[in-house]
Amino acid sequence: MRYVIGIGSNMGDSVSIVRRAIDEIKATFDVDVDERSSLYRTRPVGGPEQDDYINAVVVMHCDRDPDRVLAGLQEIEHEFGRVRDVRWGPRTLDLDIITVDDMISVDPDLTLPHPRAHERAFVLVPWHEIDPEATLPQHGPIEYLIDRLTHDAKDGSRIPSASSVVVVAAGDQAPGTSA
Ligand code: A4P
Ligand code: MG
Repeated sequence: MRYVIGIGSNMGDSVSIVRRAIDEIKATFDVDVDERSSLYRTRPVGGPEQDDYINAVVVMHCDRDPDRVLAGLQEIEHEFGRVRDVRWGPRTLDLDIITVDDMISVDPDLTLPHPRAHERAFVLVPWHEIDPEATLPQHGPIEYLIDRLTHDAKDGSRIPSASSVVVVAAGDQAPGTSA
């Protein structure tokens, strides 16, 4: 199965945390990450006032079932000291499953595709970098979704949601790691 995974952090040394999280994903699932986006600095969406996030998206192929992959991702979050308290609040590491192939699930424990991915530039823009042809099941081509995010539906003027996603490490390669 092909997994698209969203990574976010806005507490601690987020650039380093996101890089190390990618290494942990590879080690935990014993896979090579097929594609990894640059790291993006993004404005927080929702929740209380909080620092900017570092976001990235990776794609991996893995035979494990989605619920086992989710459990593995939650263990990695835990290793990085994630404490769940405030919804949409600051976190050292957040790992979300964006899509698994074309699967659709309404299970609240694992909703597929991720229920908010279609409206989030911090997911769509990094994903588009590594997979410009990608389609989000039930929502359509991500290229179209990004375009829609940058235009106000009423008057066509640009809103800053997608443009506020700024590359902080293009073609990111942490020392000693490979893509
Ligand atoms: N869950 C259901 N579906 C999924 C899925 N596809 N992937 C369940 C991962 N988890 C899924 O998640 C709560 C529950 O969602 C889990 O128990 C899981 O079984 P959580 O990670 O514990 O809590 P959360 O992340 O605080 O809530 P939520 O609703 O997942 O938040 P989001 O939607 O992930 O948003 N702004 C910027 N710029 N960048 C960010 O990365 N992230 C968030 C978090 C808010 N604002 C942000 C960012
Ligand atoms: Mg989450």
